[in-house]
Formats: sequence, C-alpha cells, structure tokens
Amino acid sequence: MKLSPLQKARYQYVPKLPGMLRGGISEICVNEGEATKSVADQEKIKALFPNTYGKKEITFQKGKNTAVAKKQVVGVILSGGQAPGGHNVICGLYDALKATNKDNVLYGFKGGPSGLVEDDFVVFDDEFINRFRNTGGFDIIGSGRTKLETEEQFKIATEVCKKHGITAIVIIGGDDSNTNAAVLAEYFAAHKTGVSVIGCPKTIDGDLKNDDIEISFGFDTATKTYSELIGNIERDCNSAKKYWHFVKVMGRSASHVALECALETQPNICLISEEVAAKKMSLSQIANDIADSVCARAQKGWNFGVAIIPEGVVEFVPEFSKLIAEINDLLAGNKADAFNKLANWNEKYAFIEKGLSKESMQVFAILPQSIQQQLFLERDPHGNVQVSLIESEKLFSALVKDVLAERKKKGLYNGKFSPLHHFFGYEGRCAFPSNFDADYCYSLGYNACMLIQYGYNGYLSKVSNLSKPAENWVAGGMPITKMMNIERRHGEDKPVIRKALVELDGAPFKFFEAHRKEWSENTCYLYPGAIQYYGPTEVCDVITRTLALEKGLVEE
Ligand code: FBP
Repeated sequence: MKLSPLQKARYQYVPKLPGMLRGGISEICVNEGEATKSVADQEKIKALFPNTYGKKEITFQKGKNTAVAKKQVVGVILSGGQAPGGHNVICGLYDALKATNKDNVLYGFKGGPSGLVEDDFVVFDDEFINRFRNTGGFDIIGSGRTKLETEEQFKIATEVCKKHGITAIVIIGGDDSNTNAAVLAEYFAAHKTGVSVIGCPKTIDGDLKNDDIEISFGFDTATKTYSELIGNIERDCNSAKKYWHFVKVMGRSASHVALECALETQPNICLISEEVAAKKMSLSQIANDIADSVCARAQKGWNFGVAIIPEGVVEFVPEFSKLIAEINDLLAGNKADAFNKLANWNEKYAFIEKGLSKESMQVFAILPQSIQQQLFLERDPHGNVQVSLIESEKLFSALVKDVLAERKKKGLYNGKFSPLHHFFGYEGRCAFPSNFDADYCYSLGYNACMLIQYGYNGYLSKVSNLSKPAENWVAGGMPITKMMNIERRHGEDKPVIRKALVELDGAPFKFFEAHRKEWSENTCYLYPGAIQYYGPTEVCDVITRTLALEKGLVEE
C-alpha cells in the first residue's frame, strides 16, 4: 500500500500516556472515591439501574496491583459519527490488553452496534492494528447509528458474548451510545452474564462533557481543522475585500464547535444556538443583528466579513421550531400523499397557507423559496422535516440581504453585499488526530482495559487534568449513571445522559460575549493555521481555547 509521508511518520508516533498508567498493570492500583448519584432524578435512575447505580468513582494511581490479571476477551464497537482519534482508542485498548496478557483477545464488531447483534467481527492482531495507529477515520471496523436498546437485542448480544467467551464490551460513542452502554451494562449485571461494559466519550460536537469529562475526543482535531479553514477564508476575504462568507459548522444540537472556532478565529459574527433559545430570538432579529455588522463595516468601506453559523441553530429559534412542528402535523400520516399530488408549487403554497397558523405562516413567508421547498421535500422516514438538512447559512444570508435592501431604500446603507456559503463538517471528522487527540484517545483505550481488568461495569473511561502535560493526566472511571437524568424522548420518559450545551455563564461564552462587538465592527481575524504534528510543544500540543478558558488559563 502506498503511504503519504505524513501517514508513514504518524505510524511511528508514540502516544503519550498519563504518568500513572505508564509501567504496566502490575504497577497500577485503584483509589476508590465517593459513591455517586445521578445529576438529577436520583430515585428514578436508581430504580432503573439497581445493579449499576451509585457505584464509586475511581482513580488509578501508581502502586502494587494485587488483583489477578485474568484472561480477557474484549469486544469493541465504534458508534455514531466519526471523530478523529477513534482508531487510537482501539490501539490503546489493544496494546493494554496485550501488555497485560499476550493471550488476551480483542474483537472489533463491524459497522457500529449492529455488528454485535449480527455477530459481524474481526479479531485484531499486530499487523492489522499497526495500519491504523494515529490515523483519522473509523474505517478500522466502521461505525453505525443503530441503537442497542431492546430486550431482544440484549439477549442476542448475550448469546454472541457467550459464544466468543467475551468478558467485556467497550462502546466508543456519544451521549446516546453511552446511555445505551449503561442500559446494556445493567442488563448484563442483572442477568449475571459476567460481561462488563465500558464506555469512551466520543463526539466532535463536544456535547458529552461535564464536571468529570473535560472534553469528548475528536473535538480538538475537528475544531482545529475548521478553524484553519475559517482562518484561511478570513485571510482571503481580508485580501479580496469583496465577499461576506457564511460558514456553517457541524454541531447538531450544541454550539461548542461554532464557539471554539470563533474563539480561534475572531470572525465578525458567530451565532450561538443556546443564546438564540435563551433570548427567544426570531429569525428577523438574528438577520438584523448580522445586518448591523454588515452596515457598520460598509461604513468603513469594508464590504466583506465572516459569519459562523452552528448547524443546529434553526431548531433553537422558537418561532421556527413551532413552524416545523406545524409542518410535521400538516403532513402527518396520509395527508402527505394529498400534498404530493398537488400539481405545482403555487397549489402547494395555497395548501400550506391554509394549514399553518397565522404566526407560522408569517415565518414561512419570509423564508427564501428554496428553503420553503426544502422543508416539504426532504423528510425523514417518519415524515418529519429533516432540520439538519436545512441550509441555514443560505437562509441567514438571504434574510440579511432582504434587511439590507430595506435599509438601502431608507438610505441607511450604501454598501455591496456579496455572500458566499460554506459547510464545514465532514472535512474535520476524519482528519489525522492532533497530538492531543492521539494521546487522549490512546489513553482512553488503555485506561478502558484497566477498568475491565479491575472488574468495573457500566463505567466511562475517564482521563482528566487535560490542560496539563500528559504526564500529569489523571486516569480513572466514572459510573455512567452519574451523568444521567430523565428526559422526554418521543413521548416517553427515558433515562439519558444529559447533553452538555454551551453555558451562557461559562468562561468560553463570556469571553466571546465580551469581544464580539469589537470583532463584528472591526477586522480582528486570527489565523490559526494547520494542525502541527511535529515541532515545539506549545504549537503541537496546544489545547482548545474552550478548555483553556474553562480552566482559567486565558489572560485578557
Ligand atoms: P455524533 O453525535 O454521533 O458524534 O455525530 C455528530 C455529527 O458529526 C454531527 O455534528 C452531525 O450533525 C452528524 O454527526 C452528521 O451525521 P451523519 O454522519 O449521519 O451525516
């Protein structure tokens, strides 16, 4: 196989482990902390997880291991969207298993959680693993979004584990996948299968974090990749001085990605979905705010700028969510057939006008026609509007254009507005992991093996103190149930891991809020450049601005 020079070099990179995990299992012992309770709804979560609730947090430390390192057969699953570093979690897990006992076996279930119930697997060996060290992507075994949640699936999973003599399953996934990991762990415990389940926190969206989990893996690399691209666009735009760039970045719910990119690049505008929801902002309000920046800059002769739009923002605009809910109702069941049979867009428009409330029709009416049609054409298998497909970067630039036209008529604006659109998502999900993600992921996998070896079940592999050099990172485990609460999902109360949205009183948002006026009217662009893999530590191992601000490490 032909390899790029960087790929060859990355094969040789030796990821850094936390000091306490260096030296092998015989030198690692456990420090048990306090018993835990869930973040909310304690009684309900306890009742649903009688075997795995309330367990103690644990930290590994240097010391004599008195536990017997019994032979382990482990199955690993990648779940959900790709995130840089997934391969290294598997490499770390594999290396730790082999270092503990060369007879240990690692199965990789293919194509996501469905691989477990379909018994579709590979068995890893050195040759196989070595081809994926420090590389991006999930192609080592593939991933998927099938949920493991039914009794039937759990029974099959138990059978598959029994068949291969599997003693533990490691699930690498986001909040939903780790919620399912907790449910599976409870099932295995309740049925005395002897199989344990360990989760690893993954998602470029950065919304699986809390007091214990400082960051989900992949966020570091993905945001650095987008920030490089946004910085390049800023430089182009500051050179050509003729375009307004509307850049949508991934992040289905939370705006951590958008916020981090804004902190890295200091664009003129960055929307934060959580703020939009908190302030109950309307589409016109948002468009007016962006137009204010366009006008202020035009007055200085700058008919250019950059606006970052988080992928999920429209769902946070209350009037837009109401519109979506009404459209879903309007087309529910076989009403969609009647709609689809209408001959042309005019007839369809009349049907929509009749079916929507006055307020929602007002919102619908201001949307560009391409977006209006998108809302009715592209629906998911349940017939619901696929909000994630809405081209919000185009939506906002079109709305801003209308506002500017109005202002022009009133003599309030006399600039030129030429928007260009971008969507950065897939560009960053499989990038070569930064040194941070390469080290963090390898450590998460290595640590997962230690949790298995010590017999923990229903725990999340936890590596913290991440703003310090890897030597000082702290490895341990946290019961997944600690992160859970009860939420309404599809009309039912469900125990789920609480999603971490951007906190409006948190340091990263506060920093952004304090500077955004200056950034919007002036040209304060920062050019972070490409991720560096080799060179000075302060360049290669730099952490995200979000983490640095959360840890109080950023000075004004
Ligand atoms: P996870 O939550 O599974 O990590 O995925 C997040 C994400 O990357 C989002 O940012 C994006 O909206 C979504 O995946 C896209 O998913 P798909 O790969 O199915 O297009």
